[in-house]
Amino acid sequence: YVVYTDLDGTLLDHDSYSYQAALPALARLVDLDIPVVPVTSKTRAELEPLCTELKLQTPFIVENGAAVFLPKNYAVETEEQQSEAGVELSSCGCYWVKAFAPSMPYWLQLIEQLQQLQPNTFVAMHSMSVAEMVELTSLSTVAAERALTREYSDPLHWFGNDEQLQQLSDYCAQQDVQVVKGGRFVHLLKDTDKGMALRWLNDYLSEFMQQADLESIALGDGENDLSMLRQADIAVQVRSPVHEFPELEKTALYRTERFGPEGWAEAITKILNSSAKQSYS
Ligand code: 2M8
Ligand code: MG
Ligand code: MG
Repeated sequence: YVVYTDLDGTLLDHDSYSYQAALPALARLVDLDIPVVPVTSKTRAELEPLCTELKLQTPFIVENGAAVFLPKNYAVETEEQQSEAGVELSSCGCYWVKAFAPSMPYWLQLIEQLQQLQPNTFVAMHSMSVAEMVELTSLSTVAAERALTREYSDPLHWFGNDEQLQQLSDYCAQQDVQVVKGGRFVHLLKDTDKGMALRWLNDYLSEFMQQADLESIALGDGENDLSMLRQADIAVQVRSPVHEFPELEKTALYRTERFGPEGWAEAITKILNSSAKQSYS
């Protein structure tokens, strides 16, 4: 198995951002050498300290599938090995990076167009102060600064109505931009989504770990998680305290009873117990 997990509202509590309730299940995965890969709307600046705290030395996927970060000591080390595996990665400090999404200049010009199309319906993150971000998210000041350190996306704080959001979506669709809801913000995606990035990384890991059929488990709570839940062998929808389960047609689908990290632990425990039973029967 490889576990691909959303963070906010899934591994982390929607309100407190705590992962406490998931720790025993996470420890079980670590014991079994099952990699846990965060797949999130968050930025690299947010992921680095979190991975250190959770002792995750695994790859992670930032800004809704925008880029995959592979620690150099985890993945293949040399460019020769990479070209043998048929991939091209760029080097960035202690990571190899595979980027799919356009970078900030693209988003800034698109958002300018959107402002003209729909004035007074949203505020984009690039124009928010740290204090405003803290107010909207209840993140700490340091965490809010990290969330504002965006490399590939500019989430919108949306306050227009549904009809206006549909108009925005239609306009974006003409430019091949997808509009999806996260827990608090509206996200704009181009040339990627969480599902695409999961597919790429799972293929890469299958090659690298020399395991042909690496089974994937994906966990998420939001609309922005549906693409990765569709890609995964086993999909888990974690219950949210702020919205219903987003619609998903899938056979191997488990919906948790509990919210956030408690639901995360509930699902992982259930999956591990049932696969242990299978291998002994
Ligand atoms: C944003 O992401 C969440 C994901 O569900 C949202 O849309 O509500 C991102 O900007 C992320 O970087 C940030 O940490 C989070 C804070 O709530 O909001
Ligand atoms: Mg979420
Ligand atoms: Mg998310």
